Amino acid sequence: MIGYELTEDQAMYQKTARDFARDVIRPAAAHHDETGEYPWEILQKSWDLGLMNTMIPEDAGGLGLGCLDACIIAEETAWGCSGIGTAIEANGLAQAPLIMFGTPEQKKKFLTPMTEELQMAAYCVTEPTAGSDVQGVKTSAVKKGDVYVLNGQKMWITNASKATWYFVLAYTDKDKGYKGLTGFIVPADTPGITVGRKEQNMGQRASDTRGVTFENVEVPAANVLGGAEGTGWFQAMGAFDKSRPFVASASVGVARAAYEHAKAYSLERTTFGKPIAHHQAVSFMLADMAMNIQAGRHLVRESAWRHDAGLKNTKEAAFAKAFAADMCNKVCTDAVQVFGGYGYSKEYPVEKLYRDSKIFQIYEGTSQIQRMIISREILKEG
Ligand code: CO8
Ligand code: FAD
Repeated sequence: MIGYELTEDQAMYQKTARDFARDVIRPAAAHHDETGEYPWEILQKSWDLGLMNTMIPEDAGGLGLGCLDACIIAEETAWGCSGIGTAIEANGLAQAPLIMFGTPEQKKKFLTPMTEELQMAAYCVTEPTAGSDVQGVKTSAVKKGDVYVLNGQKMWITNASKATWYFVLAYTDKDKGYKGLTGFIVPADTPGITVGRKEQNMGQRASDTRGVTFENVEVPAANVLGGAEGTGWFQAMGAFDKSRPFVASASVGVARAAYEHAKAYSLERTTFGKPIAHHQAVSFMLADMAMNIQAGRHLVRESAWRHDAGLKNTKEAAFAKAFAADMCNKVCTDAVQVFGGYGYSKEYPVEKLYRDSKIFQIYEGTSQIQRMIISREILKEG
């Protein structure tokens, strides 16, 4: 990005993703929402177009795009359907610790194959009793010779049953607190791994969410991410600095979709002799939507730009994630309001967007946790 303009390349990614979202994702969105069927065909087309795995570095065979580039694409795919968008973006989250902290051999072994064929990966941190409180995870890894033996249970894992490998956070030394956490890359077909049933979620139903259980799972020591025990916490947290901007950008995409539907409907629907868009109470809702979507997009782009520039962006990523998630929920609620009774019906598109929006305030760190991160960061600033 130069100033506020997208570069030529970014404008091209945006157009490719926008056309794909309009022509391929959107027409299939209702079907995947109703059935919960995993969108393999769409993922394959997205992979063929180069819209997936965009941040895999060039030396591992990838496009080596930046976080801002990924955000531009994520807004478009989520505009098409955020359930399908989440299935796509979850690869970016799982890859983030590897891209940022993996050894060259690990990148070649696990990232390069994802540039050669469609493969999914998953980020396994959350557990049944520890979501916001990541230090509360119980999964353990005990070294025995050349392998680590993993035991524990992960919960709410996106792409769990579709993944070829998992990033798994486990304690190698519980007494050391977060400095005793280690990141592992675990092939999904390793004996001892059991994937649970698909969760029947309220929204983003195309995405695959499941528990994953590790029972005496033997992982080679070579799969310790970055090659060093005790660095898992920084890998898991560092990944969020990369992923929260593009998850926030997906919220902007959903909000934009809801706003566009609401605006179009408000110009068609008449009450009291004029289109409802010309009642100030409705037009001000639209004005707030447009203003807050733009504000969210700017927060996204600044946080991603900082990440790409090698600047610390923990606070800015939390700004973007909290603001865009809350904004998306408000925009989708208001879009239902603009549609009146029709907004409450599955026959009209805003009902799905309303359901899809809720998860943005929960996954990738809840809106409360983002505020906790922001407050800590600003108080550190003195
Ligand atoms: N980078 C570097 N260091 C960090 C970072 C960071 N980002 N964050 C914290 N640290 C450091 C702190 O500075 C601190 O250092 P020190 O001890 O020197 O002061 C140390 O780590 C410990 O940090 P805290 O004291 O802040 O630790 P707490 O345990 O109190 O709290 C958090 C930490 C921030 C609350 C953490 O637990 C957290 O982020 N929780 C939210 C969990 C979360 O976001 N989960 C998301 C799971 S993934 C997901 O939902 C995927 C969604 C589906 C995919 C969608 C498409 C991509
Ligand atoms: P809890 O941590 O139990 O929180 C419950 C409530 O308490 C929340 O409102 C929270 O904000 C609030 N709260 C907690 N602590 C505080 C505090 N200190 N101050 C104020 N309020 C607080 N995880 C993964 O690792 N990988 C994935 O791929 C993944 N995908 C997901 C997909 C879906 C569809 C869902 C639903 C979840 C996914 N998650 C994933 C897990 C997700 O990140 C967690 O659900 C989320 O971080 C919240 O954790 P929790 O559900 O345990 O809630």
